[in-house]
Amino acid sequence: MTLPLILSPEVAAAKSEGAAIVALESTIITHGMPYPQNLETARLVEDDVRQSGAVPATIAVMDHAIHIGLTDAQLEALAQAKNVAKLSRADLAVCLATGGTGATTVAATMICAHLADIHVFATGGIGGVHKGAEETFDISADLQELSATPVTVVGAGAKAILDLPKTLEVLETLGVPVIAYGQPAFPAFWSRDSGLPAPLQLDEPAQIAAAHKMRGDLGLPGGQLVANPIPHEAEIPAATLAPMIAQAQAEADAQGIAGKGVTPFLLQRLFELTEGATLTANIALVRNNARVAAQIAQHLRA
Ligand code: PSU
Ligand code: MN
Repeated sequence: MTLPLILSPEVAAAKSEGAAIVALESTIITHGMPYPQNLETARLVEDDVRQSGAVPATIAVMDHAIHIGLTDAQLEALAQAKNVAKLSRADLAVCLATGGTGATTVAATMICAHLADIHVFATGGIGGVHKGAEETFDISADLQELSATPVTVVGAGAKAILDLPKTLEVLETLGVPVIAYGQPAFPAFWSRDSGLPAPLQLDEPAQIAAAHKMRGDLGLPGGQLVANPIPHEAEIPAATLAPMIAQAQAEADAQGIAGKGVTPFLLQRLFELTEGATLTANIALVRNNARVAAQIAQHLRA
């Protein structure tokens, strides 16, 4: 049996040279940002990885294959495509088997990166435990994936639209190392400080790579979450966002938004309520994560 993986020419060359590679997700392109900023950001993030000494591998599902690395034409088509499926662990195989087009979330990107033997992945922020989860049971499959699949994920913490204390509790229960990069506080996506201490702190990419290797050596399944705070100059204070998050969440509840629709709805409403400020911040933080991931990937090279 051969895996349904197609490597882009750039990623195939990187593999044969043993170069550092950073996986990138595609749900942020199709469901996380509007066109054309999604395409511009995807290109910028890929260039950030290259300029930081690694090769980017944006991952998506098309025509019965998992694409590890997209050509610029594929990236452009995906950024403009309508009705792209949002793929997590549950949907990946069905999408591949039926020949659909799918964007990979953090969970699905981790699975695909691992299949392609890529160990580091940069995103904006992971999914987590939603506010009101005690009623809705809405807990992102990203958390479970971090406990199962050996990929180090660099994100700006978890989105402030989530219940962050509960998200950290679930990560602890699942045995996922949550490592704040360069500060003691767990960051909250658009803001540097969630007001919660991170369980762990490391200040050097080499240490994060060594911890990743040690986890594997010990036979512990799963990856690591590196929580990299948004750059100072791009931050939106948590107090500014709090009432808008509450409004967006109330609208989602009133409209009965559920399941996969919740995160895209909240991101879109915050973009509107902040007149684009959350999108500007989101672009800055994902680029920052790409640069850190590239450094970690270089230390993980065999
Ligand atoms: N980070 C962003 N924008 C996004 C996402 C992450 O900056 O759109 C996506 C990721 O793909 C993540 C998903 O896995 O949101 C979480 O969705 P859910 O809450 O439905 O699990
Ligand atoms: Mn969910």
